Amino acid sequence: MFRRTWLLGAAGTLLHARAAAAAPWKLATGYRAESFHARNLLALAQSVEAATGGGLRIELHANGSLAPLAQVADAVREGRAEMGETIMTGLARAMPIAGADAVPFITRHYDDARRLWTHQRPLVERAFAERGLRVLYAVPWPPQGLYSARPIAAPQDLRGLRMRTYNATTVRIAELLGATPVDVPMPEVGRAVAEGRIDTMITSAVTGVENRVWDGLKHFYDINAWFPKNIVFVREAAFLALPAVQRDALAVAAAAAEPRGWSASQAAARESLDELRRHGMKVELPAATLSTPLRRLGERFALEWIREVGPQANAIFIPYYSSSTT
Ligand code: PCA
Repeated sequence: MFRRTWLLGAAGTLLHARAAAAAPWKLATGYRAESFHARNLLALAQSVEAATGGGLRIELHANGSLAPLAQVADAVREGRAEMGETIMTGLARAMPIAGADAVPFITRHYDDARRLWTHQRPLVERAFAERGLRVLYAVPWPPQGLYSARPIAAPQDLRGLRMRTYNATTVRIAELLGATPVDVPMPEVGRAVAEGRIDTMITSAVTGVENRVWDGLKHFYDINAWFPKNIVFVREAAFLALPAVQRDALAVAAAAAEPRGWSASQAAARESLDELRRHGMKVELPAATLSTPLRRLGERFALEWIREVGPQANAIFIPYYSSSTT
């Protein structure tokens, strides 16, 4: 009897241990599983799984299937997922500092974007920590360009056009341009273009490629407006509940994921421009009649943003500009 109880007890413990190890973490993203950001997440999940001998498995829930993009951070805070990826500018309402990513014409290339992240990161980490979240890493989308069904020679050509937007910051940019904002989540852009629901949008070349927008939007102006970053984070309580070896494995994998993601973004930026051209799109630099007023508009956006953020804006932009070598 004693023996039987003991055996049952042992089996129960074993089952319990296996169940605990087997429960994977949920990782929510609003983007597609095939995108370069998600491939990077999958590589992180693989290295964590390998380093922990399967002790920590991370399961990707892509395409907004667990929570729509705008709700990913709340889903992680509330425990519907342990880990999430969202676009940082999407958090700008609650966390104004996160909006530094979408101030137009501040960053000219990936090196600038990297410097901006260096100065922005401590503030963003603090803002996340105040919400019970821990930042793992951030990776930018390729530079934002202007797509249009018709040629655009000056900002007034955008007046009254239906401009696809993806969050509050892009809505404000559409308003400043006099366009009508139309909210379309990234995985639905292809359909919106095919159904003729949008005339123009500002996003990366890779997003145009993934959504095969070339039949509807024939022009791409390489205005290099900003480098929005996706941010990957975990719920602090879930992180602290992990055994130390698993916490370390996650930290090591996140530290590797950031530079790997930046390289993937740069590669995607180059390849996607070629791909747009191959599908007959006209890829051009903007005429001065377009780029000069766009810059002025960028300055207006920057002033609004600085007014909203207050002194924290200086904490980013003063070191950002003083560390510029060009
Ligand atoms: N693609 C995403 C965000 C920025 C980008 O380049 C989108 O268009 O929604």
